[in-house]
Amino acid sequence: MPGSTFTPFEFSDHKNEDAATLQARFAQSGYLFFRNLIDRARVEEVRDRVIGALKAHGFVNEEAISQPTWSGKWPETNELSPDGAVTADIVALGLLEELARAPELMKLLGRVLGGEVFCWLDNKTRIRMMLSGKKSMQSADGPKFSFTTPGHQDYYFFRPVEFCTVWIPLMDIDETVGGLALGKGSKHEGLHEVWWKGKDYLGVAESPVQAEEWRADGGVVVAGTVKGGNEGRAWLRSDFRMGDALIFHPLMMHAGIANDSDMVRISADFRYQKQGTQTHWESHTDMVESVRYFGEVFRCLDDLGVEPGGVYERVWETLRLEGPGQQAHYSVAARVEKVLGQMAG
Ligand SMILES: O=C(O)CCC(=O)C(=O)O
Repeated sequence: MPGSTFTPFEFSDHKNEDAATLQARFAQSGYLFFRNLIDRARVEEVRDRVIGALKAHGFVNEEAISQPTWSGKWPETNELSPDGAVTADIVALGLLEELARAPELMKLLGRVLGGEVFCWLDNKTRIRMMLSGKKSMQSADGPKFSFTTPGHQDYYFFRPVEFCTVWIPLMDIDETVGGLALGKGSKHEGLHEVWWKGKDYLGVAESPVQAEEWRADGGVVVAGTVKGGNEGRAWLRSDFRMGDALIFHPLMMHAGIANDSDMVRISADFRYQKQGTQTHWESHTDMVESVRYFGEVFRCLDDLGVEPGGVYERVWETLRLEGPGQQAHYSVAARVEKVLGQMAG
């Protein structure tokens, strides 16, 4: 990704193309990019209210009106994470939920997915507020994510569920603000190796060399079989405008592009699937609850003195996929111990 040149997305036409055409393109290319799909005024309202929340917490300059100009403040704790104060204020406004269910979007998704659509309940929290620079953000006790999302396939997080991601810019985004890039043709490659190092989510390596460096540094592959990382990959990207929507298949490789501007990059990334098909526990769980559960899994591993570098990451992965559902019968600690025992035996 660093130094990559980008090929623009191919446009799809929500007004003139029929369901069969859109479905065939989605199956082949793994994505559909629409300009002016969502009512721009609806997106502008979300943008303005998000700017208001960022301003109230000191991340955006006081005088900023319709541009989220970054104040230079770094989050003290988890402020910008899904379980943080800024996100909580935005969720309370109910605007993301409304945007995720915008009739023009739901109608189109019905055509793309070929039936009634289930809009994931955690969409109300799915906002990204990306600062420029190289620091990471961490939820209270849980996983640590970079402000520049590394290459990954969403399928890893929610496998084996068939769903789609819809990435929506909440501001106009040019190359300096970055945005999102998709790996051309990656839908057909299978699941790539996914790396963690303790609580640090590393994603998919940029190259075999980086994978070896990660391994030497204690990184661990927790899922995926395709090797080689993203070396030589052709990336797709266009400037984004408010009203655009990028719909992509969960096996599409995608990555955030570094934000080199003086603005906070704001976007939403919603998830949808065909009603009645197998889903994932996170789709109907409040993200604050999910993050609390993740934190507890890490805490149990730490309390048991398990060191990162192998078993730690694999137990984390097992419990992350299982979710908190069995908590009524077994404590998280008991489940961590059980999985540890299974791995030892
Ligand atoms: O907006 C970003 O930087 C990342 C979004 C993303 O990777 C996702 O929605 O899965």
